[in-house]
Amino acid sequence: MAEQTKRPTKKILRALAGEVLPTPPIWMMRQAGRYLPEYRATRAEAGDFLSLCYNSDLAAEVTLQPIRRYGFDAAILFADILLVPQALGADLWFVTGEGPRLSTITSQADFDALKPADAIHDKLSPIYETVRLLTRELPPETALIGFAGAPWTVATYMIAGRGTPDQGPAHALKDENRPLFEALLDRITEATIQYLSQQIEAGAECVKLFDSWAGSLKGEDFDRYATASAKRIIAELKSRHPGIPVIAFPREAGDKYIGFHAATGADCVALDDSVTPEWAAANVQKDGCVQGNLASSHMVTGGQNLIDETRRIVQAFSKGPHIFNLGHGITPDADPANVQLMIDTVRGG
Ligand code: 1CP
Repeated sequence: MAEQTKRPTKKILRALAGEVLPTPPIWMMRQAGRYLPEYRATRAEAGDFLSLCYNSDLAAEVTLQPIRRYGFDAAILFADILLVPQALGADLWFVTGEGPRLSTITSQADFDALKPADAIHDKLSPIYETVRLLTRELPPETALIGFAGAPWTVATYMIAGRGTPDQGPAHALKDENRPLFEALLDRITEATIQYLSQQIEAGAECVKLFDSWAGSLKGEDFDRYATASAKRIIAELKSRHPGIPVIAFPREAGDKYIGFHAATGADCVALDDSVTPEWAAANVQKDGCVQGNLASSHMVTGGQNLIDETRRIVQAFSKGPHIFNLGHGITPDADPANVQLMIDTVRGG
């Protein structure tokens, strides 16, 4: 009996525990976002993106919008990976049509001006409140996913002060001043452990680590800065919160996806769409649950191609634990009707 009460009932948590389900559970990266008219309306009410992130009532509202519209199996907390640098003391603002801007960390003096990891909670407490609100408002069958950026990806923004196509400034600091680069990664790692731990305390049932720029780390750099930092964060979270499932997303890791479950302790490895589902089923899913990996362009184009690719992915991953998702976030030009078509295809065959 005791065993039975411990077994999860929500579909995503069952897949994360290794169960093979007749129909994969489904959610979508950036499911709360600009492709939805109701999101755009709430964002306008909040004023700007950061005000929306820090307004717990409105952030909970936009988290719930795609659940109401589509009945996804999981909700993902509405926040951003760049709130951690801001809580560490970096300036952060968003330029309309361009993206995020931050004050840069390129010298020892810049680094010395950052706050210690345990000083982040004052700034981030509204995020924990959003999680608490969601645990009360979500339907009982819907799981709540918390998240943070992985240290390397967050560092790329802190060093460059913006998104960069090749993460050049972060690679340059790594090569020119490795002790400073590693000190920054350490600080982000400590803050990330504390941030995710507080999200779990507040009610997140699973957490995801987004390493969106992992693919630009090659060879030993990938092992040291993508794999080892994920391993450290996951080990610490699991020691503080036994049984908490973790999804790792080392985007565009390619061959480095192989063995990533074992190397990091992640319960699930999320796949981008640069790998085929057949390859990933044979080489990655053999080690545990995988998530992915429909190209988000199908949410713009729709039609028979969307149906065929969705069926192909469901079929390829049908012999092991799988969570259906896109290979990256849905884009603002996506058609909400195509999201429904994807869900109907996954659930209806
Ligand atoms: O104008 C707007 O409304 C802002 C667009 C937007 C949104 C909806 C940004 C700015 N962030 C978010 C929310 C967000 N970001 C979520 C919420 C939950 C959900 O998925 O619905 C999550 C998980 C993120 C994560 C995130 N932010 C990542 C990792 C995932 C990924 O997409 O690779 C990254 C790299 C960011 C940084 C960021 N925030 C926003 C933008 C436009 C970017 C990318 C900047 C760049 O590199 O150009």
